[in-house]
Amino acid sequence: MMAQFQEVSNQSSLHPKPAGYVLAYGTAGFRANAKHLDHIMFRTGLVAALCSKKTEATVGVMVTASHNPEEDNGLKMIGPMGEMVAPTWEGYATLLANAEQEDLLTALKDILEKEAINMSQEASVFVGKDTRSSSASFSQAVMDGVSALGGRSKDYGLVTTPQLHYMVRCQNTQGQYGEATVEGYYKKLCQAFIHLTKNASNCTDDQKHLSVDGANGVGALKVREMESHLKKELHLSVFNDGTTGKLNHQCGADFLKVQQKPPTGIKMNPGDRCCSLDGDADRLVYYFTDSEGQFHLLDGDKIATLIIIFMKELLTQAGLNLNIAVVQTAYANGSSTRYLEDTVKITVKCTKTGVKHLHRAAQEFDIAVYFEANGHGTVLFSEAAEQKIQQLAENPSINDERKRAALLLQHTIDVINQTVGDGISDMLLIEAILAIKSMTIQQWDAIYSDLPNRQLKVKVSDRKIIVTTDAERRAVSPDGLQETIDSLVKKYKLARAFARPSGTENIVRIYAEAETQESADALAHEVALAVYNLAGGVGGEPKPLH
Ligand code: 16G
Ligand code: MG
Repeated sequence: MMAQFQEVSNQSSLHPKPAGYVLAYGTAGFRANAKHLDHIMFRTGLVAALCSKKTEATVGVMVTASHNPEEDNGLKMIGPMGEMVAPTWEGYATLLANAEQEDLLTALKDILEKEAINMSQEASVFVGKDTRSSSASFSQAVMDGVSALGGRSKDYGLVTTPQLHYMVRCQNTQGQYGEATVEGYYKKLCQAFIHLTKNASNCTDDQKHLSVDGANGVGALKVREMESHLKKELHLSVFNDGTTGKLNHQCGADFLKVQQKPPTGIKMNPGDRCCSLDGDADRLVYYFTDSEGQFHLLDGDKIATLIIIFMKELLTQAGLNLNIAVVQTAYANGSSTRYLEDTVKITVKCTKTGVKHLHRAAQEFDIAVYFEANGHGTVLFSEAAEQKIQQLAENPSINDERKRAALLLQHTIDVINQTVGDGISDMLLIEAILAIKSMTIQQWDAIYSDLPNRQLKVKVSDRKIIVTTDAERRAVSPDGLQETIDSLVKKYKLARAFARPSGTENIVRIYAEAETQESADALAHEVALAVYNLAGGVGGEPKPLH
């Protein structure tokens, strides 16, 4: 034990913490300008090794700052089932990240005691990285942390975030979920995709074509790598593949969602089906321009709607009675929620922003499609649901329609990455659904019309003054804010608005939607002013998000 602490101490001095620097493990891990992060990488390596010892399983650390600018970096920890790591471990990561150099060993020993960790237990950590220039030395720093505690790391090199989540799940389920290699990932997903599209009648080459904006990130490389496994069942044109453009700059899923316009660097003819990944490929949005040149964005809400309609039809055809739902956040467009509840007649659950909240809520159903409007999401199947589907598919005495539906459900399960939202896997699922349903992107877009909406951000001296409830849709503090928002919302038709403190930046975010864009803009501005006045706004008038 003493020797190990000595090793941590020696290694840690090679990754020194700038005195006084403080950073918390936020909604999606640590994220900041790369110049501040070396010590955090090393120390999270230590935390990951401890988490692995405690859970007696492989865990993961992904070095990425997703859709942030190239100059930033960060990391996300991955738990044994490929899910986001439990909150306790996020807390420990924050604790170690912020311990001053001389206090590191004490902080480490505290965790060991609290968790009663057996130090002779082996530790195994999977490590991956995105394409940022700082990511190579950072993933090395994570591995240094792991080895300082005697743990083993496996370096997957350049992978998407969801790919690393997938590897961890495969490893800990002894191959039941798939093979823990990038090749294994492509094989499983693409085979399922090919099986699914066999059920599509005569797709033309045009219908098989998709333009992909790779955000100049790792997703572009991985889509290219995957292409040969698709056996020409899908023709991909990859733009923003990182050869010339800058990561996430004027491209990628987040840029599109916020700016509501096409990325630079993509060739788009009217009606062409296009999609964008983000910098670590865990988000996906679709879009097209119509013959009048108008841009149409199909966001996470539209993706969730298409998937749940498909799943519901299959379950009906299969004669399976399962408890299904869609999980959304407060940002989901009101039209999508209304359509899902009133027309599709499906349970819709709303949770706080952040993937882990949606994921947890989705686990309460047999099948749940969860998506954030920003394009992060997936489908979860309970073990019982998977078993029922499998039993049905293997049942020799059912009719052809039920058999076909059961097999389609099985292949759908296999094309999905259930560990976390996965832009590439979601893309394959959407492409398969459109092909099977012989549906164009225009028809998909027309399922319901989005209510016009506007997002704004307001700088305040302390965003914690805003406290929310009801999945962030209502403010309980400061006094009078919710009453003010309520009276503002009443002025407009089909209106809704909320203010919530960001989990990733020191700001308050405002969302408003209404019948017209003018009303949504006006309402957002009025709510922003109310927040500015009641919650200690700083730095002049509230500004639009972009
Ligand atoms: C992070 C979250 C994303 C959420 C966003 C909200 C993960 C993997 N990512 O990017 O789900 O929508 O934060 O940011 O959980 P905000 O709190 O600043 O609005
Ligand atoms: Mg991302």
